[in-house]
Amino acid sequence: MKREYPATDIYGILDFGLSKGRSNVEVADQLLAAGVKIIQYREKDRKMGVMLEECRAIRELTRKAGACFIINDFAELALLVDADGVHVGQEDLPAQEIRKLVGPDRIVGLSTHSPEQARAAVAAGVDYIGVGPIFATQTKKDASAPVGYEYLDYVAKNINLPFAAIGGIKAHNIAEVAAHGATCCCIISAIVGADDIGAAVRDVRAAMHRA
Ligand code: 3NM
Repeated sequence: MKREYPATDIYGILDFGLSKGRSNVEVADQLLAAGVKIIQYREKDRKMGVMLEECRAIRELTRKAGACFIINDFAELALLVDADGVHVGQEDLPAQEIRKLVGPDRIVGLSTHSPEQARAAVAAGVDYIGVGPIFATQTKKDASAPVGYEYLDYVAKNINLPFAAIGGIKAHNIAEVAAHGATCCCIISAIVGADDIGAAVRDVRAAMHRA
């Protein structure tokens, strides 16, 4: 059965390095308690064994919560733990190749940074795209220059795929991002780096829906 990409407002992404010593499993648990319906596991250089163990635990938590679980880059991990999908960037394995690995029923997501990349994502048959970075971000080491609202506006008007705006989004700017057509925003540092993760989710949600 085709896994569903949820229609939701906040797309949570885990990042152990920003999580103030809390484990990814603990942060995932807090995100789910705050009602986040999609969580991505995104670690670039942790040991595979650690990632497998964490992803297994997060799969269990997300399943119990009825939430979607996406793994960044590692299709083999996604298959091993029965994650709902895989997210890749422009310089990772091509989305079409990931699709071959994970099959038609799992979700494949792709980060995009330009109209050309968005159109290519549609042609590649991905299920959703990331749109960013909207603002400057310290979280992604090799992030491209901020695309601002021009690219977001383009996607909102022209691309018939679910998308999530990403990059430097926080409570103080999320209303404007929403006003430019983003119904879902990915937020990393402003949520996983907060002292109170539940309160951070409530704050960004409230600000987003004031738009
Ligand atoms: N991808 P924060 S920006 C993981 O533009 C990631 O594709 C981006 O983190 C893209 O919310 C980004 O802390 C980092 O700025 C987002």
